[in-house]
Amino acid sequence: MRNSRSVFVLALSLSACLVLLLRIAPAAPAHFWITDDNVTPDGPDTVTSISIEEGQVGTLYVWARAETNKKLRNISLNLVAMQAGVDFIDGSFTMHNDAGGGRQRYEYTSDSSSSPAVDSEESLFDVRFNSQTDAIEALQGFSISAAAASIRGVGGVCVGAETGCVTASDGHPAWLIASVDYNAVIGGPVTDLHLQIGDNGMNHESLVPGDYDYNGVVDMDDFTEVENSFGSTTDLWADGNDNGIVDAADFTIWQDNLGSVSEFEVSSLTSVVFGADSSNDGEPTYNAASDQEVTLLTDDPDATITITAPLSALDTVPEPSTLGLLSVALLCLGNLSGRVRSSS
Ligand SMILES: [Ca+2]
Ligand SMILES: [Ca+2]
Ligand SMILES: [Ca+2]
Ligand SMILES: [Ca+2]
Repeated sequence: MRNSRSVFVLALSLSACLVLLLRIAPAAPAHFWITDDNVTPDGPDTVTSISIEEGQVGTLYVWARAETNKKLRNISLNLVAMQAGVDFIDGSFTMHNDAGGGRQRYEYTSDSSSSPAVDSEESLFDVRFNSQTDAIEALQGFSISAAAASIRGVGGVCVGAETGCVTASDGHPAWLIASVDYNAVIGGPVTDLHLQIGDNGMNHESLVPGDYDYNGVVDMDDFTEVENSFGSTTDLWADGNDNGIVDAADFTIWQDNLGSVSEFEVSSLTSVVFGADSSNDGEPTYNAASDQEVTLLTDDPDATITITAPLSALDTVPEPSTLGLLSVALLCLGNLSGRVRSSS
């Protein structure tokens, strides 16, 4: 009897511990990853290996996924090359800010189009001839006004026809946040690329159900959003229950949450993982306040770029069939010129 009672007590305490663990289990970190695909990317857990010919220009795309039920309001990123194989091309750095439907993701961006423009650390000359490794510091998207309406942020779910938000190959949403062109400089070597947290950190903000204009408070403006798009299957910013139409259920969500306010989180509460764990030793988690401008030990490259030698004309030996065609052409040309000469 005593035994069965102790088993019961043990089971009870174990389940209580489990509930506690579930409650205190941290949310999945935000995830950033690099691909050469700007349409249907792999998810963050797929290793990115790119092959490019020396002398060609390639484009890298940075994708982001925020913590569940939150948006990334501020993003500050560095991109560093570990070997002198790529030169990031000044003028090509873009933080994608258009969310569609007249909405922006951030209030401000820092990239090639801002003033002053974000420039890379090294020129093509220094990468090619002085073996310098290139880097871009502080590609940023940020919002200062606490209650800026129509500043959408990055995260939660893809809303309707939101620009630059797609379902990645792992079935979860992904936001295309930045793109960078690069010169493939040196034939042969492999260049590893790493994303880092920039020196302005990152901030999440909780998403409040019913906050259809994304300004952090559920108020009458959000009711107006429902009213103006009621019945629409294309203007879906007020589709709170994500069923593909703005309907009465979305009104109810607004009503139930009227007055709710989002929570803005300091950088130290944001955890970030960069890319895939290609060596199966666990990908490190960065703290957005204390791990800025560093690549942590055991962090696998977020993209590996293999630069192949270019096909030089001197190396190209004509194949026998090409030689045959060439002889026929020369013969015809000889006959033709003979005829022209004899007729004149
Ligand atoms: Ca450069
Ligand atoms: Ca609102
Ligand atoms: Ca709906
Ligand atoms: Ca990584």
